[in-house]
Amino acid sequence: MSFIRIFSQNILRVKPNFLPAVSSVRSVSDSTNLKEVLANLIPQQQNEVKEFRKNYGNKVIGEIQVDQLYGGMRGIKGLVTETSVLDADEGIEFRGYSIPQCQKLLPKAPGGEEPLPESLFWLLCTGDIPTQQQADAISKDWASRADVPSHVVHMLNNFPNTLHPMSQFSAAITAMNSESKFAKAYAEGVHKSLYWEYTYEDTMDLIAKLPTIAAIIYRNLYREGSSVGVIDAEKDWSFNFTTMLGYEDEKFTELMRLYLAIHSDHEGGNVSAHTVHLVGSALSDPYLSFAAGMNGLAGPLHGLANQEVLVWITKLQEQLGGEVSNDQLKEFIWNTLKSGQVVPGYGHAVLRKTDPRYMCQREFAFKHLPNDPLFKLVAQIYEVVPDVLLEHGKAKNPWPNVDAHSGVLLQHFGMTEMNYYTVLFGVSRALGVLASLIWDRALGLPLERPKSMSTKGLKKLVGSS
Ligand code: AMX
Repeated sequence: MSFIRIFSQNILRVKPNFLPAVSSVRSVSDSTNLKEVLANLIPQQQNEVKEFRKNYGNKVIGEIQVDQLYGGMRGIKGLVTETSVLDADEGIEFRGYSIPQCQKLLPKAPGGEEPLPESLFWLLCTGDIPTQQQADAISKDWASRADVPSHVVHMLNNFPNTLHPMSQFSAAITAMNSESKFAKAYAEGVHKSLYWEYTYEDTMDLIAKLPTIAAIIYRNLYREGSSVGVIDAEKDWSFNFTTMLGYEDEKFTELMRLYLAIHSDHEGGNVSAHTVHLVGSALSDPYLSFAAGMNGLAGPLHGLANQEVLVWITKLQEQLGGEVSNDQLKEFIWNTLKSGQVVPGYGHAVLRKTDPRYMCQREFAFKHLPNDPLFKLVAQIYEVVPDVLLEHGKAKNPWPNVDAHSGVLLQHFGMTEMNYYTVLFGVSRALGVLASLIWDRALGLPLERPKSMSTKGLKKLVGSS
């Protein structure tokens, strides 16, 4: 069987819902072994980068203003990330494919409508839409690697239930580096050309184990420490995850497939992705690198915002009751702003339109829970917040991001424990940042070490007295 590869550069400006024009095709491997496929792709990409750097390595691509050093480096092009690109207006593109395109093209579970996160992982790693067999092979591989070492289970079982789920998640991932094949191979003096292979093995092990860890945390905190049960080797990653969490509704599993796919990657500069890349650049193993990224995701301006949104909406409901008018909403939003807080789930460092990850969750809600009162409230908030933020005049982007919508969907299916929501984000984020880490090692990207400056040094540099 042969397959076609659609070159990503042909579709960069394609609007969502339209299939890319195929003007350039080449046959790609039909192997269901992702490592083997990567082993073929990596030398090609290494050569492409080598050639590109030889010809354009000293080309100037931008200039930096003083404000950008104080302004969180917004807009500075300083990283290479192959897996996804974020356009301020179009939103995220995974290897050139928009979310609607991924929903349409990526393989699904039997009877399912949402893409398998396994298939998105294949796409992120290779740039190619996988076949159903390739996606299924990943499901099987991850199911076979899902066991968590006993010392980690023991550690999780002994955490106090006052410890935030994200702290538990990050600690468990760090403790799992006892299993790192990369760390072991490095200690034994492996040649650097093989780093990517051990990073790949750790990546597959780690992604496979994350749902088990996350489910143990959930059950310990909210289900009286009941057992997560066993993995079904014939089922996909999301099915096993929702089953371990204790959910049986097939629609919840479909939601989880969508959720785990869309939260996976948001190019390289966001806090979690950048942290994984940075820590990984010290050749810390994938467990340590990913745990570091999770500590960043646990911040309220990043991944914790999905928890913050629900906390904020709950306060709103407590204060205003069930049915609220737009005027009441407006006043509540202004009170949030006047008390020096942000409106969680709104704004973005890069996006300047409504996040397509918000839109696809909204579509899921219209399809599966159109009459849910909380969904109606979230939709009403969407009508009111942007105008208030515009009037407030500070936020560069008044539109909702991914976190403004995820909580309401989880609530609908009975997952009401909002402190837990960022863990789900973390499970998903592994797909993108670890696919990138494999490529970091494959391309031999070096220790990251940008130049910092003191205000005194900067003043001198610009000629200020
Ligand atoms: N509510 C109130 N004020 C906001 C705001 C919001 N939702 N978004 C931005 N602002 C304010 C900023 O705090 C900043 O104020 P300051 O000048 O007093 O410091 C000003 O507007 C300019 O900020 P910006 O350039 O528009 O945004 P940014 O790139 O600095 O920050 C983000 C981006 C996401 C941190 C910010 O929009 C925010 O705090 N949003 C709410 C939290 C949130 O939803 N985070 C999740 C983001 C997605 C994710 O990573 N999961």
